[in-house]
Amino acid sequence: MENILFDKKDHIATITINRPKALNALNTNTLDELDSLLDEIENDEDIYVLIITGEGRSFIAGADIAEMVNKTKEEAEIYGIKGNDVFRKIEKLHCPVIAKVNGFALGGGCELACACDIRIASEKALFGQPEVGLGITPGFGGTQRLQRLIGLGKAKEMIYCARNIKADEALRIGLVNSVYKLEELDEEVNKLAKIIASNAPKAVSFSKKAIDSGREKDIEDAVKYEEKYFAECFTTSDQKNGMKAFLNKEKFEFENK
Ligand code: CO8
Repeated sequence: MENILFDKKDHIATITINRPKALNALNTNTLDELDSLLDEIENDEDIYVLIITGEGRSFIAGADIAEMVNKTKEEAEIYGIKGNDVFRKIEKLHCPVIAKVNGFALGGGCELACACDIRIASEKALFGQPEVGLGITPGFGGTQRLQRLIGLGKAKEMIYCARNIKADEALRIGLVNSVYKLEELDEEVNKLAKIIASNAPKAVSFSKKAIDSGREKDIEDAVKYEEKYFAECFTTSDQKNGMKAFLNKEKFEFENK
């Protein structure tokens, strides 16, 4: 791949967007590479956690403005659909996805982070939806996911003002889960990924599905998803062996079975 680095170790995979000269702006080629890599990851049951980050001083500085500037309405629509499709793949991936936000998370970068399950930022991270300052709306899910994460009023303020916010404010409004010094970011994200990966992978995956399927539903319907996925856990040997090990006071490593 030209614009993406990929690494997999101990059930933890890492995607690094690698266009540091353009601050990792997402052009068509990068989106295409991300798209096919996500298909591979979805089919790889050996991956329990995915981390997405950026090379250099930026996470992702948005969609590629140079590529967008002369687009027609029809081309813009195709580009928006492409981005949304890729980000939905991130959101629906079988395993949790952690955005390791090392630096700029602007426009499409903030939107990609919002499509992840968990966002961990460095003190250097900067978040924002600068689109209206460029004459466009957010186009990779920003008008929809941001309000779900931080609430309607704050999301509207961020989008209408095109105001960037620093990591401490992002933490205060619930846009990120935690903030660390840049030099501690890798270690802290690895620690978190290892904790998630040490739990029963199928139970983690079913939890993700239950949470995301029920999120937009009425509570009566929402709990039905939990009932379905909870019951599904009892078809796994990790449930049987994990519970037996607890009762026998034995150590047990989950096998993703
Ligand atoms: N696209 C293309 N190139 C970019 C982008 C970008 N989003 N961001 C930075 N770059 C390039 C710069 O042009 C520059 O290139 P060069 O060295 O060739 O001049 C290089 O990266 C370094 O950038 P700067 O010199 O500007 O670095 P600074 O440290 O001075 O500033 C900033 C860093 C603040 C991040 C600044 O680069 C910036 O404001 N970038 C643009 C951020 C932005 O507005 N992002 C939103 C883009 S729009 C978007 O994401 C919409 C998504 C949905 C689209 C749907 C379409 C249908």
